[in-house]
Amino acid sequence: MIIFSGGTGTPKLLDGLKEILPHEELTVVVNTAEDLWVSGNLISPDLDTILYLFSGQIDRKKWWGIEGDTFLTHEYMQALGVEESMKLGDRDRATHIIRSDLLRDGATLSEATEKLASLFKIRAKILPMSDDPISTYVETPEGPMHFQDFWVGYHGEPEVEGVDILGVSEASIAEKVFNALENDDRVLIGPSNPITSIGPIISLPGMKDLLKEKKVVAVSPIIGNAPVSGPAGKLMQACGLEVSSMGVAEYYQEFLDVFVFDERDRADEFAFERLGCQACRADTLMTSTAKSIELAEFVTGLFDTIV
Ligand code: GDP
Ligand code: FO1
Repeated sequence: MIIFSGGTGTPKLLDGLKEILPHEELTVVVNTAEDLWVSGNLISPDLDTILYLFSGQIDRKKWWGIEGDTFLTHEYMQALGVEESMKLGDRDRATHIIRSDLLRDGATLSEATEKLASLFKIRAKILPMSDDPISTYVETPEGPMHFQDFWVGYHGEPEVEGVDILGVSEASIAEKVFNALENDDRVLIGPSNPITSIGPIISLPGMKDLLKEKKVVAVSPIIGNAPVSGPAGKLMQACGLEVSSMGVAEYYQEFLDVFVFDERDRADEFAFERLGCQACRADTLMTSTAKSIELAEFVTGLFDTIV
């Protein structure tokens, strides 16, 4: 199974999938449009979250960084008067250094990620969506800002006038992602931010056409009229989408087969039929690994219902 992922909602679902399926059967295609160079190294927040999830290191309170990490380097730099735009943990920084040294030596991001996965003894395939640089910028009244500046630096507060995924139309789907899609017909789009996590992956040239040939199941990250966490609502609104499960399903409708929305949602299953997909309710709020396993079992079963 191929899973498209960002950095919070989908990793929670993967937390369940990794308990019910052999890790070798999981191929995770990860958003890289939130990547940023900080203090000389490439931070790839979504890739790192997936690496830390599969190696049992993820901080489950924040869903980023390594549990129990220290921040000595970040704090000492601050004491010296050098501000970093993101609070980087010491062990997390080791990952960034290893990645960036490999890139400086000429490796692609796919190769660097494969090396990191092997150092962490991970058996699942973790693939960056592309080896080309892609950056999400948020348009605000103060001007465009990188997603991380908007989210971390400005706490997601500025008014959002639009979102640009710079570099995506000139980028290529990473070769390993392309090969994975040739060899597997099941694609699961996790409950991730449709604009900043899944948006960049499906905007890669040729991706939507590939997805039209696949069995695609997607899980809504929106319950009622709000995301479970993060800025998805504000960003969806700025992109002209309704902040609802329906808004998410409409965004994916070209290639969507089955849509899973939350049982708390007042949306009507039959309303999704006009989009040409099946829809079903489930408890999608993953507050524990047990809940993630329950949802993972439900969504994997849905692929057999697609003809
Ligand atoms: P990002 O890179 O942090 O934006 O990471 P993602 O895009 O993977 O995750 C953010 C999205 O996950 C948000 O839109 C949340 O609404 C969604 N999310 C987080 N936890 C859950 C959950 O337990 N259930 C569902 N359905 N969505 C969730
Ligand atoms: N999020 C924050 O709100 N503040 C931080 O200082 C911060 C640092 C950070 C460092 C490494 C990393 O992988 C993620 C980090 N995040 C931080 C999370 C990140 O900004 C976003 O939540 C994700 O990019 C959204 O997917």
